[in-house]
Amino acid sequence: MSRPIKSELINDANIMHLDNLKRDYENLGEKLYRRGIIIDDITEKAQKFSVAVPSWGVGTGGTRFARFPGLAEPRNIIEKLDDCSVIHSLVAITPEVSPHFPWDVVDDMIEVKEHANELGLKFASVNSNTFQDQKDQTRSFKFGSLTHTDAKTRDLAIQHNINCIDWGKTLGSKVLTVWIGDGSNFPGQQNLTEALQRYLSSMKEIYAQLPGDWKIFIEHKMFEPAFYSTVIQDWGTNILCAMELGDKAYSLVDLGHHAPNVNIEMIVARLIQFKKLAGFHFNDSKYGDDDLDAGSIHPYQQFLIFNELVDAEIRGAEAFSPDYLLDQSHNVTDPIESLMTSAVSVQRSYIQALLVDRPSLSIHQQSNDAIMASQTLKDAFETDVTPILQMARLNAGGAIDPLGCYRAFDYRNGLATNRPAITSSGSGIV
Ligand code: PSV
Ligand code: MN
Repeated sequence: MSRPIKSELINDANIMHLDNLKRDYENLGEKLYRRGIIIDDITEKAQKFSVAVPSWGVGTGGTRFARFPGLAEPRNIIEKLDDCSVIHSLVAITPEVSPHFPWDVVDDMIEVKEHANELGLKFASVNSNTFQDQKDQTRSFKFGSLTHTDAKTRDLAIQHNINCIDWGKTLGSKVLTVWIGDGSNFPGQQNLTEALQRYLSSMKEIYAQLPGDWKIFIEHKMFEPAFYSTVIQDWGTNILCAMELGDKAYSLVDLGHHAPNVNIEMIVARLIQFKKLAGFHFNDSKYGDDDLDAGSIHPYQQFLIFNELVDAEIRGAEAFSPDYLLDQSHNVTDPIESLMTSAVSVQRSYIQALLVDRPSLSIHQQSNDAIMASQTLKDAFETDVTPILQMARLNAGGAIDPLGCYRAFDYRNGLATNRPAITSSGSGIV
């Protein structure tokens, strides 16, 4: 293994936290025992939890206005994998990376797979990009891709998705995630019905090329880059398309892709009920698709989403096996630090949701006791599960304090000469 962070370094860094962790863990264990919960059972679940890292997330993002490059940014998929390995070494819950094509295409995709193997990483879903034109592209996606009015342009977008499946096969992925930026900026610009019809017929061609054990995930988004209408604008259109396509098609929820204040946990419950929940792109938002760090703005919402997920897990809901991925853009932080913090935040919500006293909740719901039902959720959300997360990391060879360990390691400065700054005056991805 050629992991950038050696396990000896993590073990050494852990030593100074061991005594405190032992005490905190015992203390929390006692409190949970009084609630009928065995702490080690929860820690075991925390260790089994995983969330994938987006290859595009390890680079500094940007806005429509500017991109401020960070120190020693990864320049290609090989270097992105190295950064993802640092994240996984420290938090021990991110063994998979989700690539984006053609951003991550190289001549030899086998080399990418081999490098991931050496780092002990695997690949999650592959993502197709038809929301921008590539160099030398013969027809433009400016006015749409899979839904373009011109059949030959649609064919180009369809072919790209089929290529993504092929690259994904080499990498060992089994999911294609499709998000399109298609839509319109002015009322009347697009026939809303015909655009969706074209989407469905393009997606049917892609669906037909899926290997038997593959799935296709549809990602909706309310607006941006289209500002008047988006073809797959919400979960309603999403699930209708997934149903139309067939059993291999599922609806993916990116937390930033809804109108402000939308009850996302309800959307999640509905998608589970109708066996169409693909999984998530975790991030947080204040105003729109801000792509802020998961749990940084609305941690209670994230917990409530996991409350639905755990409810489904416990009752063994049919066709329920959601994929978890982070999808963030980092403008003012070190992407590795943000992604580690987000991964742990998502894991925290899962663990808090496991602590919900479900028999009591059910009794309060049956008797319409709103205050006690609400308080039952709050009791779980307000439990500080940090010692569980720390112990899970320690058991799995990760860092008790991932941020502290990462800073002590000084990864970026060590790489600065090998990875010269990517200077660009243009805007980044939003
Ligand atoms: C679109 O905003 C999105 O959430 C999609 O998942 C893309 O694939 C990703 O961001 C990267 O641009
Ligand atoms: Mn997304």
